[in-house]
Amino acid sequence: MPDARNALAAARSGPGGSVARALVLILVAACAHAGATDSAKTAAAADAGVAEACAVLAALDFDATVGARVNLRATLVPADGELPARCRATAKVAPEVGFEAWLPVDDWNGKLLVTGCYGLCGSIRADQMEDAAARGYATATTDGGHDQQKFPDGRWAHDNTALEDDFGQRAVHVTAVLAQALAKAYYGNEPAHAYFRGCSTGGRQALVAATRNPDDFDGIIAGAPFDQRRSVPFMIWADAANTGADGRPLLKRPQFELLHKAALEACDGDDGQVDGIIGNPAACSFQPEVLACSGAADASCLGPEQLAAARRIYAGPAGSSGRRPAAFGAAIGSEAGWEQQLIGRDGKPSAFHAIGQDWLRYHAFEPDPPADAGLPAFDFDRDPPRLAASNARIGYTADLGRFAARDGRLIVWHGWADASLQPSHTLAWWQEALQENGGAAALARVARLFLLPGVQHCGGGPGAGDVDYLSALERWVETDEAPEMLVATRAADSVPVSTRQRRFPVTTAVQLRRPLFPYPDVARYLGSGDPLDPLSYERVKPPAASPAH
Ligand SMILES: [Ca+2]
Repeated sequence: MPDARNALAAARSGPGGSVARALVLILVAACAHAGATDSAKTAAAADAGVAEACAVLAALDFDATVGARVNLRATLVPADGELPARCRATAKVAPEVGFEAWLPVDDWNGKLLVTGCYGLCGSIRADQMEDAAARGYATATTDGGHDQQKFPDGRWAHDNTALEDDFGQRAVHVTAVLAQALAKAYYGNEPAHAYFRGCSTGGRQALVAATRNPDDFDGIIAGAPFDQRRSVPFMIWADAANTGADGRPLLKRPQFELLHKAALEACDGDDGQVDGIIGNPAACSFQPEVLACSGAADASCLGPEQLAAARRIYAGPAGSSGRRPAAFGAAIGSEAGWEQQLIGRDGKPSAFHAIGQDWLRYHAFEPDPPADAGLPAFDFDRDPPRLAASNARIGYTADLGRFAARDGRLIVWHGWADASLQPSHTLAWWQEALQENGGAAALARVARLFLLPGVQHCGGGPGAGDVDYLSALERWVETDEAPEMLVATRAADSVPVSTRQRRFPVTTAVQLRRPLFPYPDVARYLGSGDPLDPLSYERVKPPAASPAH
């Protein structure tokens, strides 16, 4: 592979040998021949060399390296605020994987971060790379293999297994391979370390990389992963549970607020602080029956149908025998987020209904049902195993053996108040991982799970959700310092990572600061001391609790 970055170095310091280097030398020599004896002209020549070393990437052939046709453009982008001057490469990898990478011109930290996408992907989320670019990373991301602007929903995947494969695992894989090759061509060295970070669908991509393409990354951050085997049946189940015989929602905002208030009253103080946050919902024994109407139903209590709906949502899907095949339910304390998932706006179906419909029509089965069908009927006896079968294309396993064998490191995190993708599903996957990877001690050498009290989907909510996972992963991979405690903060400007990746350290006023310990351990306030000081908390190993209740 020609070395464009060395060409730049050669342009600055002397003769070189490669094709790309020769191109740049010709350019700089032309400048010098024109009489460039003063420093301004020398600088201009160097700037021209910088631009040329970037542009030359587009002339290189990456097809064999990636294993598919690569159509690449590269242009120099000047520094902008905290973002460094960078070589911006955009590409389409056949058939239609969208790709973007940023290679900092100066002060590269020698590492690569690839970032994931959200929902059904379909667009380049370059903003997800900005925090890492500001830290000197080379960064890359992908649209997941299709352009969402061409489709109003998930229809691109209808009977299209090639695009499902790209969305499932190949888009991130070719992004990793191409970004590595670009870094090698531009700087002359492959990155010393390659990392992946994603949440939601990006969390799924993270676990897919760890279990199916374990050679792509040295370290991986998986936030609130979408697990289609469990997430989709739960969404369909919860949507149906909250739909009355008249087709209208049984529980609405007043009932969600009642449930949330009662859950807090039951368990908020168990973590040593009455702060609107339940520290360990798995150990909370709240039962919605405390809200049962004693007389006529009114807004202060739940009638029998409403109680049954709440029970079903907390419990999760069950087959006709009552057996719960592949999923658990909503976390106690997540009720504040239920309205957004369970109540449609302006007469439209709920978010859960829409996602379930898209998934079952276009992704879950082969062949897919007719594209224009509504929400296909879902049989909670027969269909969960069928979803498990499609996992081979779109999902992940719990086998971290190959990732562990190449010394990979995985941080998994999930907000306890996530009403969209359930933390109980990540816990169910964690139980599988314990079984498949040799138990707790062996698993802890390759993966750690952190559950964030009061944190909603990918961040936000009353809990402390801003965590510098990337620094923790760097320490684990680069100096073998495993994360025994992470510090989570909430500031006035905290938002989910899907909205904006926080820059660390946090410089805005901190409202909450809490320690996080690897699952199953939890933090408990000591009863005195500054609540913003992580040392005011003790690490507690809770009694084993069943995620189902
Ligand atoms: Ca609390």
